[in-house]
Amino acid sequence: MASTVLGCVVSIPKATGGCGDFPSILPHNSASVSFSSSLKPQLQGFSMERKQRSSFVQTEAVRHLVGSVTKTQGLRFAVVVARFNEIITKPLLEGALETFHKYSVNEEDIDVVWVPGSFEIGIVAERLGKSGKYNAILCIGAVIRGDTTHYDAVANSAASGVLSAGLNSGVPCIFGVLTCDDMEQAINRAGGKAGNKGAEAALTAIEMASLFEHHLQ
Ligand code: INI
Repeated sequence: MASTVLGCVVSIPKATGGCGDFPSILPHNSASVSFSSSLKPQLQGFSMERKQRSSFVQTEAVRHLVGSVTKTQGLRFAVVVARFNEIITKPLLEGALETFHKYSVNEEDIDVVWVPGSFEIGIVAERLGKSGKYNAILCIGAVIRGDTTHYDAVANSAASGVLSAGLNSGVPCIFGVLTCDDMEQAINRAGGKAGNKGAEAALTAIEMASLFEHHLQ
């Protein structure tokens, strides 16, 4: 199938229809491609339209690489945990360890490293990533606005520190640092009403570790 728009020919293979193994990651109703208004000026004169609407953009030719949360044998993880707001970071860590256990990650393949606060997480994550010993580094902390006047500084440093650690080491570094307005919100996210974000982050770590180990070598 091909559609011609303002002199540009875009060829799109016919979709196979079934989404198979990737139901949660492929966008639904994504047959037509649209751009946000801020992007439109740069994209003037170029747009794509598919003749036939389809629920999926999966084709026979395109390979989809996705980390598996079941192939965890031999994957090694480090968890960097901030002691600051330990009342929150401990249950986050417990949630993470429970997830690792549930997904059959060997206890011997997990190292937990404690740091004073979320500000210190990045540098340690980077060192651990560069050590070559781990498939992913899970970073856990809790920055609570009510506690500090330098909330933004600590929260932003933690986020950019974890990002840099991943980019500089080439090992996935997962951001399991809560940034909350108050203690109540933090409690809700550390095993309360809103679930346990440490457990969720551990699952992200497993998926990313598997993606790198099994598909991106
Ligand atoms: N560290 C946190 O992990 N969470 C916080 O909410 C926090 N507050 O409120 O200040 C915090 N501060 C300590 C910071 O992470 C460093 O340990 C400290 O600044 C020394 O570098």
